Parts: sequence; C-alpha cells; structure tokens
Amino acid sequence: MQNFYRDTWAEINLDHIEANVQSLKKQLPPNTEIMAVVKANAYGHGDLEVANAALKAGATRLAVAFLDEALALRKKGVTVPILVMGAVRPSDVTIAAENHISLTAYSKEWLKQAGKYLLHHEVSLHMKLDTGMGRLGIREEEELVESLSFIDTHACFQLEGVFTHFATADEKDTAYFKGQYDRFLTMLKHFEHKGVLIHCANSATSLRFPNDVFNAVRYGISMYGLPPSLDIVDEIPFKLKEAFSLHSSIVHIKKVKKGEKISYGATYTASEDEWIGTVPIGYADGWIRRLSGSDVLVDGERVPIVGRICMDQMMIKLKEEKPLGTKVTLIGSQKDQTISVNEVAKRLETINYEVPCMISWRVPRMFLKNGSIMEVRNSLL
Ligand code: PMH
Repeated sequence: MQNFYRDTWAEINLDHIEANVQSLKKQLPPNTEIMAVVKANAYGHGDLEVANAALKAGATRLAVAFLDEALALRKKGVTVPILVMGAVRPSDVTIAAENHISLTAYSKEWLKQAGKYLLHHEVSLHMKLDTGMGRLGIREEEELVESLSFIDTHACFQLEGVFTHFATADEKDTAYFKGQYDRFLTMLKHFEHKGVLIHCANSATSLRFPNDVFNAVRYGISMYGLPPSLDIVDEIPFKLKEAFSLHSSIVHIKKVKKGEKISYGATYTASEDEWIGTVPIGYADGWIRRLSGSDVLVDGERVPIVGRICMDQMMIKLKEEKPLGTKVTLIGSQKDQTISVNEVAKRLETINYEVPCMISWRVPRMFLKNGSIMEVRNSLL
C-alpha cells in the first residue's frame, strides 16, 4: 500500500480513537449522543477515517467548524448528521440545506438574513448561546426569545438543537464554568418541551461531569487520546490512548570533524567528531524551527536535533553510525522511550491541540487498524 515516496509519515491509530470513544460512552448516561468533533481535518488526524472510527465506536453525529469541512465529508459519502459550529454566510445556507448539513444560528440578524435565501429550502439549526465564551452566540434573553419566535414563524427553519461552549471547562477552578452552566440553564427555560438536542460539553466537561451534559456531548481532543489540559489529568476516569505519532528515517549519514558546522546560519558546531544524520522533515511539514535542539528517538534512544531545522530536512546527532533507512520517531514510542504530543507542546509553550493540527498535509497519514495499515492518505497525489 505504498502510495507515498518520502520517508516521513504520520500514523493514526484508529483502534485508539475507537477505544477513546467507547470509554467515554461507558461514562455517559444511556441515550447521550456523542458528536465527534472532526474539524480541522480531525485535529490533523484525517476527517473521514476518524469520523468512521468514531461512528463505529458509538458516536452518532459529527461536528466541524466550516461548511467546506461538512461538504468535504458529504462528498466522501458520510450520511450522518453534521453540525457546522462556526459562522456560515447567510448566502450559503441553501448549499447546507441541499446537503442536509445543520447550521449554527448565532444571532437574530443571522436568522433574518439567512431566511431571505431560503425560498424553497429547509435547514436544520442549532441555536448557539453565548454564556461567557464571548465568541459566537446569543447573549441576551430578549434576543433569544425573538430569535425563537422568528424560527417558529418561518417554516424554512427547523430547530434541531441548542448549545453553548465553555471557556474554562479544563481548569481546576470551576467558578467561571459554573457561572456559564447556570446561565445556560436559565436560557434553556425557553427550550422546554421543544424536544431538541441540548449540548454544552466538550471533552473536559464530558469527562469531569458526565451526568450534567444534557442529551449530547461534543467530543474533540480526548477522542484523539489527549487530555484537554494537564490540570485535570487526575480527573479523567479512564486511560486515554494517544492516536497520533510521527516518524521519519535517516536518509543520509556522515561523520563530521570536531569544529565543523551544521545547517543554515552555521549555528551548531560539532564539539567532537560526530555522526550526523539527515532526516527529511522540516518546517514546511509543521516541524517548526523552534523545535531545534529537541529530541527524537532512534533505536529507542533520545538523540538531539542539531542546527536549524530547514524547510524540508533537519539534522540529528547520533551516538554511532546507523544504517540508512533507520527509523526516526519524532512523536511516539520506540522501545521504552516515548515522546508524547504533550512533550512537544510543552517544548513549544503551547497546548497539545496545536501539535497534530500543525503537522501539514504534506506529511502522508497512515491509518492503522488492528495493528496493520488500513489506508494511506497522501494529499499530494
Ligand atoms: N465544541 C466547540 C464549539 C468547539 O469549538 C470545540 C473545540 C469542541 C466542541 C471540542 O472541544 P475539545 O476538543 O476540548 O473536546 N474547539 C477548539 C477551539 O476552537 N480551539 O481549540 C479547541
């Protein structure tokens, strides 16, 4: 199944995605729907493959950020309900309607504008309430009441759900979270007897407060096996299984003499005679220059990246000569050593969410199922 011709690839363990969905499902009250959040190409993992794994494991719906992402899934044959959580241009609502894609109604003005385009179409909506995230959504009860009555009086709109999003669900201190939750409860009074989907929980909320999630959750980061934050790791009720790993190979090796220099800017100087390997991954793959100096794994040992990371290549300092083709693991495990997504995030002073998202689609994704390669996605060919 070789359909890529470079020695760098990401592995996506679909068994781990399935296990992470199944484990959450066990925590939730029966009949709670799981919406798998597969925006940004499933946080860099691969939208269709992750969606199918999640659906197989018990998710019943998908959520994305943009209409294009939902259309891409439809084009690939996905038929389950998909919610676009971001803003869609009112002039594009007919495209959503034609493709049975549910949209987010986030203001009265949006409803009014969208309604103008829906002459012969019906579109399903989830109303977004802004309870403190300050991003999208209706904040005031007056606008909420007016928006609901606008929906009631316009047959082109079908109310399918109502939701909000928390700003601090992954923090130990739950005061702000509770404030948002209470505001949501108050606003929900206007949805009594409407029989719609009610959802507020991201991964952190689903894992910490599984009995307070109404009838659906939006499961993102932890479906990929990553904790929403390091603060609440102790509150995660099961072992998350990381799905993403990143690998390359040594394509060139040489011995450089003490005092010789490596890469752009000649910033690295060999302190002794050293074995230097060249690895074909660089900042255009998302392995950005700030990772210079960090470790990779070779034959189960940590070795450092030396000199500046180039656009497509980087150099590593080896302890001894290695055969060409030796595997280099940038994220993942070799023998008893592991470089986790969290380790890379820490090094970059960012959150784990950013790490798989930043690995560009020039890096082919290899999907593993039952320990063997199910499929490879090479976006270039
Ligand atoms: N719902 C909404 C509206 C979201 O924006 C996100 C993630 C999720 C659910 C899933 O959250 P989880 O991955 O923590 O489970 N959104 C983002 C974001 O906009 N930036 O980082 C994560």
